[in-house]
Amino acid sequence: STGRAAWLDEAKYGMFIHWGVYSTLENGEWVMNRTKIPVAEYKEMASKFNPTKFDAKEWVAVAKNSGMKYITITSKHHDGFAMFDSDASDYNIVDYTPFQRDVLQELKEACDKAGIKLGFYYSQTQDWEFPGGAGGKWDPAQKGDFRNYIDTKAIPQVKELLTKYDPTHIWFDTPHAMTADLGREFEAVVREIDPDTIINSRLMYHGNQVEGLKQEQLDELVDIGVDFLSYRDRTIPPKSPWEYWETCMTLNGSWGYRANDNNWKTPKQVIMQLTEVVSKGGAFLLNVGPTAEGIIPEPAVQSLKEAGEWLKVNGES
Ligand code: FUL
Repeated sequence: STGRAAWLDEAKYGMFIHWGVYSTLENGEWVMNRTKIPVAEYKEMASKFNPTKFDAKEWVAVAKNSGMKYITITSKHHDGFAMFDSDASDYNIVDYTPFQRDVLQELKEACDKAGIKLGFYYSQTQDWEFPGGAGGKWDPAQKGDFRNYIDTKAIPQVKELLTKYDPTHIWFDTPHAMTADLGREFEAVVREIDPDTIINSRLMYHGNQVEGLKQEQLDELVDIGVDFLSYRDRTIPPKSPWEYWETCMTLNGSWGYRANDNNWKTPKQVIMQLTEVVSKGGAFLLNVGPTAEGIIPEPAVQSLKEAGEWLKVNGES
């Protein structure tokens, strides 16, 4: 791992936010794929996305009051819809919806004011909207050239994220069809614009591959410029060969909002997991899935808040 990620070690606790058009269907972020929704039909739903109750300041306050030091939000998940004003694709929250507000810009301003770091989840290869994006295989509209998708959507959007919002990190995910060369290309794009922005191992490896990586694969990750390991979804690894690592966890059982998932972790469970991760030297990225209106579910807010009270008394800062 590289020294660039030292802040993550200090931060220790962050808020993951899975939010997008999928939140409308209240059935998780994979709903388009799982139920094979045709691209045109999903886009029709996107064109009505209107989260009028979204308040960046409120979300940032929830994170801050919970003792979290950074936020990682889905700038584009596998469904291909961008939650920011993108020139590379008009399939985004500003150009494609009645809402027309740039939620990443609003979050950026609120985070800067509150002293919270902001970074972006970006699904670099899976894209179920753009022809040629990986993972879309149920609608002929998804057929196309992968390299063309990388050149006309993925790389330009990563550039936009870096230049417009100055993120502290880019959180890549589900590296279908990634090669070391393509990894190096993404790394160069990030580094040329901002040498300090850190990137995770999911640029190259799925979370479930990380525990089994061989020394030469770890060396290659260093060589590519990956800064921290992100472990398998919802697991706390026994130990890590790298100084900088993070594990991501759901607060119920879902990433994207799911109406019938009320299996919320108690504040005690949150604290137990957080302290285990931190005592092993990692960072804990805990997820909330806001509704299509833009509300973080109340039980999530409550649990985080109570865990935050404990942290205020017993935590480092
Ligand atoms: C996974 C994704 O496929 C899920 O949708 C979610 O974003 C999780 C954090 O990572 O690999």
